[in-house]
Amino acid sequence: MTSPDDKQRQLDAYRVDPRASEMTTDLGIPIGETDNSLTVGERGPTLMEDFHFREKITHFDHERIPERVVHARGAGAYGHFELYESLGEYTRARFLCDTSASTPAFVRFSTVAGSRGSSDTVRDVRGFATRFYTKEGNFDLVGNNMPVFFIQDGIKFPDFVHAVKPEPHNEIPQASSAHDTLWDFVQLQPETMHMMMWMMSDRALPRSFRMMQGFGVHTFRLVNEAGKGTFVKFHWKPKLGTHSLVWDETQKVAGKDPDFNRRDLWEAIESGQYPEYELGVQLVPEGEEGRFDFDLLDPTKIIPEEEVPVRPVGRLVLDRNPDNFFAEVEQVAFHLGNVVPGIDFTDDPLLQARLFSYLDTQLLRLGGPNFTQLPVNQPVARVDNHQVDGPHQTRIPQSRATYHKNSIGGGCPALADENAYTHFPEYLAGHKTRRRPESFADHYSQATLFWNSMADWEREHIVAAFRFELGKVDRHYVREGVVEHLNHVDHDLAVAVAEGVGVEPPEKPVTDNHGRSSPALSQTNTAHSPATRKIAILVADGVNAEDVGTVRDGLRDIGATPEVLAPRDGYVRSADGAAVEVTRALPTVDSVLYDAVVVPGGAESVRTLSQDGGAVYFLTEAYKHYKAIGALGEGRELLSAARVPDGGLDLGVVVTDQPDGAFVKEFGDAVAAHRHFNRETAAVPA
Ligand code: HDD
Repeated sequence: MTSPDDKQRQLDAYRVDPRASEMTTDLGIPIGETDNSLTVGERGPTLMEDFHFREKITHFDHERIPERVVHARGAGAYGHFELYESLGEYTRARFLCDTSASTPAFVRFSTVAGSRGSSDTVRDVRGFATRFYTKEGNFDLVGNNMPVFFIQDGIKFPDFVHAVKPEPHNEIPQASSAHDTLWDFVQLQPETMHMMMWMMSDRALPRSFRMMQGFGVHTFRLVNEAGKGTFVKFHWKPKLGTHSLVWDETQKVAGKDPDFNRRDLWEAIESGQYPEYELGVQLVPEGEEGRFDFDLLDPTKIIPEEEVPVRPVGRLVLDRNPDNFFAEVEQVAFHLGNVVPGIDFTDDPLLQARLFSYLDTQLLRLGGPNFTQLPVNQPVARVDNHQVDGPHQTRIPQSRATYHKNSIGGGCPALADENAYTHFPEYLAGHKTRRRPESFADHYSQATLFWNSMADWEREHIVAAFRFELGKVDRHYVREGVVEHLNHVDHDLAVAVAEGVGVEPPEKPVTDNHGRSSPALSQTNTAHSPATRKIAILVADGVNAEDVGTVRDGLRDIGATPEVLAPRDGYVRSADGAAVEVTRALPTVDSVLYDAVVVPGGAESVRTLSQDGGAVYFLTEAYKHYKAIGALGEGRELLSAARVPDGGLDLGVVVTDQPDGAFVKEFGDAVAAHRHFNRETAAVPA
């Protein structure tokens, strides 16, 4: 099969088809026995001359490379970027000007703090790193799912990362910010406050990589053909909306399926439910940067969308899983410094530090300067320069002159002329200094803006998250320090958190809440759809087959993914004797792995399920986690067994005695709503 784009065609040359091949050594010598070492007699010692044994073990001994110092755990996929309208007025980057081009892309999503083998659903920032393989070279947009960062200057990055990673003496806790060193860092570094509001919000618990936003975070610069600069912030918006898990659920998923987000991405792409994101830009003309009450160079600040709208400019579709995790996802080496002509940096001190760090870390991780030759890292643009040699050189340069200027090699490669990358000629003059600018000094206003923009349920989750995290902090004075900062953000928030963690609540606000909000920050105001949602249909022998058919087919029609779950795998017999195929056995799954649940009718089936603690708990827990619940006919009896109210559209519980399209429509709407936070769940035993 020929691959659809330049990048895939390039990768085809490296793909190894395992079919119809014979085993060989690394150097092609045929191997006819690999289960027994070469020994002296059947029970004697192994011989040194067993080159196959030595090669096999040596290669195995060297299989690991250092994991990423941050963002070690991730998942990746290939896709395409298509532009809606030319941005030629602002940038000369060709892939942002040519609407007829489809630019190949690779994306790696990640968590930040955990090791390579940690769970997907921990409370953390998610990395959202996108590589565009453009005709002018690779452009890497190495962003996160939150638009701000913990620190303002990259020189503090090692301090921050040491604080959030497991503590140095016992390497506990894994992939969690709920411990003393992180919160000690926070209370001593108030520039973290805005980001900590995001971290304690549901944004840190994405339902799926397909349902989270992405942000370039820094202010970058676009530069047009005439050399004019425009400040830009990059945004990704997921087509399916921005949706999150709930905290209790994330902790359970971490045990039931630690690969939850990775698996979700993989399965969605395998089944043709291609994840899609819209690229948006916020543009600020050079010269107008002074109009904000914050500094555009400060990465702890957003430009509220209500002040500068996000202009949609294109879409990214992820449509191909990698063939090999290590070769592609582990070896992909992003670098903020990979920019193409027309895209440039700003003096944001966090951005500037990153420009050093990424190349440096790849040299260690991938063992030398030739990592750009690895298939996933190679640009589709032609590469030619005088960088030579180094470990694992895979190119065979034929030139006899590896210096510039040369006459022996015909002067090649010649310097590029009008398409060459040129740096924006920003005029700079100043005294050398190690001082934070005064314009970076406000650490609270936008934390307050975020808090003010939250719906009630979002605020409740934020308070609960602060209580959980600080509740795990042993040093009382650290808890007090954080509450003190929260009192600068919002007095009610500080009091609510203090009351949960045994800290004396502050008596009065430090400053009055400014009252401003940005509705775009609330997850209430996002896209909603039942598409791709995983829905459990609980059945046992004696189920009403017509109910199952109506629900399963109806849900498929609205783009959802129904699965039939029964106490055992294989088939169940319906009330009228038909075989109903089971997707999975109940003991192998859990309600936390589904978005919603339906119980079809059938007296015998419901009786069996009511006697099955696992099935009852499935429903109770789904209710506790605010998920849509549906029941048909006798299925309603299982609701009572699980102490779920028998109906209530406003609560996301849809019941009927009439299995028809109307039920599927109402249930589909309840699924699309994602969660029903108006339920009273405190007393639900799950
Ligand atoms: Fe970083 C990896 C995103 C600040 C140093 N970073 C890394 C990845 C993402 C980000 C998504 C994973 C890339 C992949 O999937 O391979 N980092 C960010 C964002 C930041 C940020 C959005 C702030 C706006 N990072 C940051 C700073 C430094 C680094 C300030 C150092 C001064 N980041 C690194 C690194 C990593 C990395 C050490 C580890 C592995 C890698 O680069 O390839 O260089």
